[in-house]
Amino acid sequence: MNLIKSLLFAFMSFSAFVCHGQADTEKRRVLILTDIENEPDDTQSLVRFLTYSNQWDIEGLVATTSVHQKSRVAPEKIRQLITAYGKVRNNLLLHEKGFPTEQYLNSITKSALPEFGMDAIGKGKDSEGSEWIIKVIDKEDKRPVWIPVWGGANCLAQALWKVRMTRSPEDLQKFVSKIRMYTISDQDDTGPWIRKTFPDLFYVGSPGYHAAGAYHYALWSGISGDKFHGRFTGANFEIVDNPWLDANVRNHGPLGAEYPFTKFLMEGDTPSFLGLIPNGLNEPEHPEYGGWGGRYELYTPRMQKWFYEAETRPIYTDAVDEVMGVDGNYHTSSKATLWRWREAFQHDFAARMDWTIKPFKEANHPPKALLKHANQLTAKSGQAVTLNGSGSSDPDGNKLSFKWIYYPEVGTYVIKEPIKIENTEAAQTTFVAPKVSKPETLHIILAVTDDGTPSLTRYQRVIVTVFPE
Ligand SMILES: [Ca+2]
Ligand SMILES: [Ca+2]
Repeated sequence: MNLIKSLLFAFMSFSAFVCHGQADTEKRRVLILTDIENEPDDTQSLVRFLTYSNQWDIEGLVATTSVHQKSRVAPEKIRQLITAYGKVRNNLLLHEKGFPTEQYLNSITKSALPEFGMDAIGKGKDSEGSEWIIKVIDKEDKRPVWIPVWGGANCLAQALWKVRMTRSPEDLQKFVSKIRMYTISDQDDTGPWIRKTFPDLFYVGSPGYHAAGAYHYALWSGISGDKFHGRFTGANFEIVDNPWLDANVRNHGPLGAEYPFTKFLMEGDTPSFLGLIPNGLNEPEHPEYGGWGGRYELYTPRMQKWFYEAETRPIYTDAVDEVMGVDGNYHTSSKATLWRWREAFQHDFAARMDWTIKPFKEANHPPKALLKHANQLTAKSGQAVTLNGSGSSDPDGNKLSFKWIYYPEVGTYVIKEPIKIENTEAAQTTFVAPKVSKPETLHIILAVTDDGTPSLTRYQRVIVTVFPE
């Protein structure tokens, strides 16, 4: 390698580190906004969320309004679920450490104003929730704050409004730079205001409610689908349907008992935090990489029919993957970016529900996917690249199976010649770097699955930069 290339590598590694924002070993900070009680699905999402509560530093659970629930907030429902969680916390701790106490979760449960959308923005409209959001973001902590929005966004909008009115442009910019907003459509009219007023705010959003029928196209509905939203012939519907949820969730102790029967579709808001689970696949700072919560690319929304015509700033929104479905056919859609991982994230949830009631030996725990090389590799066109996941292990001593998945939609390489991985189901394998005329990146995912019940999967992502010969 010559000096210029070494410097280029050094620079690239440095930028990758800087862009990433935080190390993978650090917990992510998460603050939820939920219009809980508008329909059963936020309650479902919160049950799942609480079983992962040791994976993050949870900074707030804020009850909000939305287009579906305009003049009411329901913090009492959040507290009810925290009480149920408190009954199973000791059992969860048999399986993993770090589950927060019931007392702590209650202390960060807050309310927004019981008013709809922009009616709750402006002078005199501060609430316990909006003040809490400011406090959390202002904390002396370098890590950004992830804000999954399960209902309307007006509580966050009020926090932003106040900071904009009371601080210098530099301090406002600092405040905005710590926010990672992730909305499940526009569930009130403050989303468009936030996008327009804070053009630099990191914003991931799946289509909004205002466009007739948008739900039928939205990525997030790939979480489960139903007879109204389309069952997506390629996806396995059985594992998101009520009988499966009865057997794997609802009959599982005090927390499972809180999981309501699905009215429309299972957990429409869950995609907003599935991608925050540290599973080796998810890279939240890169929504375009794809993960359990789906894949999102930086688009100018007016190019998409479901956002307001006038909008010009880019946001991360629904991207499209081509995926082999359970029916043996290829499906090309944004929903497929989410349902392609459905079995893995449903099994993972089922295992965690087991953790709420079973001893360690009677439950399954995820394998550890490990690479015997760095996650970022370089190669020249024509060179053989070795991929090695043979250091992977399982805490239960389960047998592991391997799958190397080339993710063609991600990375800069546009396929001219197919990437042929020698043996996609071996722990160690190779592929030949394709011909390129300039440096190109390609993403290969290692999925390691155990043979426990339910089977669980963890990942590693290998990003290969290919240089011309
Ligand atoms: Ca909701
Ligand atoms: Ca296991």
